[in-house]
Amino acid sequence: MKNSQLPDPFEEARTKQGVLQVNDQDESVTMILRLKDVRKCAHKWKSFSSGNTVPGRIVVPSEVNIRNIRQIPVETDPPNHKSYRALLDPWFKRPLDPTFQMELNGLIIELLEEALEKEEVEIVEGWALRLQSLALTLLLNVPREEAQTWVSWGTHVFRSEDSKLDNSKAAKLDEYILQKIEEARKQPTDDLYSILLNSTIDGKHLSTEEIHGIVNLTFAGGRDTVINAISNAIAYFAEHPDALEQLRAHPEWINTAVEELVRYFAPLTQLGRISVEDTQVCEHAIKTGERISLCWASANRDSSVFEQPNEIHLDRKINPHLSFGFGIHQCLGATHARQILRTLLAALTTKVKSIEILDAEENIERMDQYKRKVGFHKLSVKFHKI
Ligand code: EMZ
Repeated sequence: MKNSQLPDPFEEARTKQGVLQVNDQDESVTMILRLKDVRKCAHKWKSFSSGNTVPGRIVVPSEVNIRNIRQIPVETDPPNHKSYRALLDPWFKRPLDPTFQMELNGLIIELLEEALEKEEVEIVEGWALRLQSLALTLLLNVPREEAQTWVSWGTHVFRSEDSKLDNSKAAKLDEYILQKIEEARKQPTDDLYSILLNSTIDGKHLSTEEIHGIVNLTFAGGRDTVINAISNAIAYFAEHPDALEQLRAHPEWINTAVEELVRYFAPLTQLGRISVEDTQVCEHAIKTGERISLCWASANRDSSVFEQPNEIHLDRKINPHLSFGFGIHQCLGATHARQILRTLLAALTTKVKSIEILDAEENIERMDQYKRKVGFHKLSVKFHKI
């Protein structure tokens, strides 16, 4: 199997039953696997709530044991959710500004040129983690030096080599965020913390806890997901030199290429909801208080929606993938993630002739009932210049 291939572990269950029952830390979760059903459940936020539970529970695997802070807005329901999004959306859409794009491009070109001079570059911890962290300094509008601290946390803010859910890492992130909020309170700048401290919803200032929840999500949600997307994209172009050539010949494909890669990689496998009523999905009974999961990764390979779902077509025209979720909770960081990937692809086509994989170690996500390759723990490559 090619390194860049991400097999679909859900095909059989999706076709046969449409759901998969998994065990997450002694709690049963019904994963919804077909695109249509995933969309329907995401749309029905009144029946399938994101806020009507303890912090961390809608994530699969559940993070209730490692954090008390509610990630905002993803762990809230309307009407609060609507107010949070109205406040946050403009800030998180800044990657559409030409100046922001120029800075992001400068950063990516700098990292790529540095990599082109090396005999061997480790992509995951060594390169993508830096790229993600540096790009995040632009999104938060904080000094570039902050990225060094974030790089030291590794590729996931809650996971470490020894533990899928690492308490001490989660605590370190909380401590860091609270300190930054206090610094901004004492000496406001034009970073996200200061902007949030200055913001009001219905005439009321945001609490420290709310700001903490927003920033926690910003650090956690866009980290391993973006790092996996970058690493997988590099592995893909390494193993498909023809695809890199095609993209070079068709720069107008960059947008469809990003959507297609993101569909295929589905960096976040799933996200849960809590049923607030006794109901049914796919003729499968769900009781009040039970957890379902919306499996983006499975929906993206649904052959009733996508032709040749297991193939990457960089110019795929109809691509209603769910990698950034669906409905009111559509990923807040999607604009930034897309801009990072578009800029990266454009930079690869102008600077890189080919990429050679020297060493790779898969990153497999495991639950009792399935395992899914999500990317790499390690990916060493040599970039060849044009
Ligand atoms: C959560 C999730 C994204 C979670 C939109 O939710 O990403 C996961 O990697 C994090 O661990 O906390 O943010």
